[in-house]
Amino acid sequence: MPRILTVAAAQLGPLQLSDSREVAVQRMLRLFERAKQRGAELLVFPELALTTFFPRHYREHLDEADQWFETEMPSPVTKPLFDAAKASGVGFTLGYAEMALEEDETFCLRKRRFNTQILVNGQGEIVLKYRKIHLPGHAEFDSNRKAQHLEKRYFEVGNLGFPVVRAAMGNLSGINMGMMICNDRRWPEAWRVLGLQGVELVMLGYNTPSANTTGIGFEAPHLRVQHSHLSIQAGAYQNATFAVACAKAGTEDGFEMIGHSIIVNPQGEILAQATTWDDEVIIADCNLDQVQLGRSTVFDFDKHRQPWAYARITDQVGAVEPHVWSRGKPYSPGLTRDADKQKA
Ligand code: ING
Repeated sequence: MPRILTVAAAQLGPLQLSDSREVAVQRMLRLFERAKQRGAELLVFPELALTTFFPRHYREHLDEADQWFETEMPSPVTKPLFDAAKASGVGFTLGYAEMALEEDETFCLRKRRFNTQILVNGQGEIVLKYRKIHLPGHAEFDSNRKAQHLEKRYFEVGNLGFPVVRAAMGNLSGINMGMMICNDRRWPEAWRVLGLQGVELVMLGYNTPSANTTGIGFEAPHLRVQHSHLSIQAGAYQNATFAVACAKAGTEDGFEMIGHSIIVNPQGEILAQATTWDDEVIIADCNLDQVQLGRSTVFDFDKHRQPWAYARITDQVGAVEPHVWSRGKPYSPGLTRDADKQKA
């Protein structure tokens, strides 16, 4: 019996600065109902799905941004989503700004702010939490930019790693599920850490400006969707996993974000794609047995990977200058597998 899970993405159109959480939740419940009617067993919502993409708005004092954070989950305003899951047996992921009173690495108990995503099962239970690790943008107001992108101001780097959990969903007794958020999808390391835990379904939300707002260089607008799809299709293919990527899209207070949410199979093929930049449900039957081909051949990690050659990936943060060749002999860095053997 094939392990088929019907997965949907509930893409959201814009949420204006003036839109309340109640407005967002009402729109999400309508998408939830439509997805359920179409047979969805799991529904992925976007990053920061309860509010406008507030990192585009500079606030001098962090407390002024508290209005955009959730201090409890579920809360009275988000509880209807959990009730919808319980009533229908349909699970969902939700991206939101999390305010947690938590000890930091110095055991100091304080308010901590994360860009968070949770996975909730068909019984309304929170199965997994992920906090965004790759925070793009900047921490201080940047007058050179066409739009601010202050995720480094409002959020800490996520402290939960990239976990994968095996849990029941829909009619299946166990699926290996993992999550990432927005910018994470551009980093192959994120996908590979999930892949090394046997992930079968990666779920991510995103809020991606439709144009380069850095004020640096030229990036043709059509590349925005292309780079997003390239990252997700590559990540899914190279880790033999399904992926669902869900946008918050459209123009928020004059700032446009891409839609084109997609569902991708372990061969990197797009199974479903949104074609609007508004509220839209896309859906696909994911036969999870399809992960077997990749992970038993090309991406059989245990058979083919050579970690001794990858040390730079965890030893270094930034790139270093390469060796400059000098005439006389081929460059040989001296890093060989034998060196690894001597160590062992
Ligand atoms: N947004 C964007 C993203 O990674 C970005 C920021 C866009 C970075 C394009 C680089 C290039 O999709 C968030 N929220 O991470």
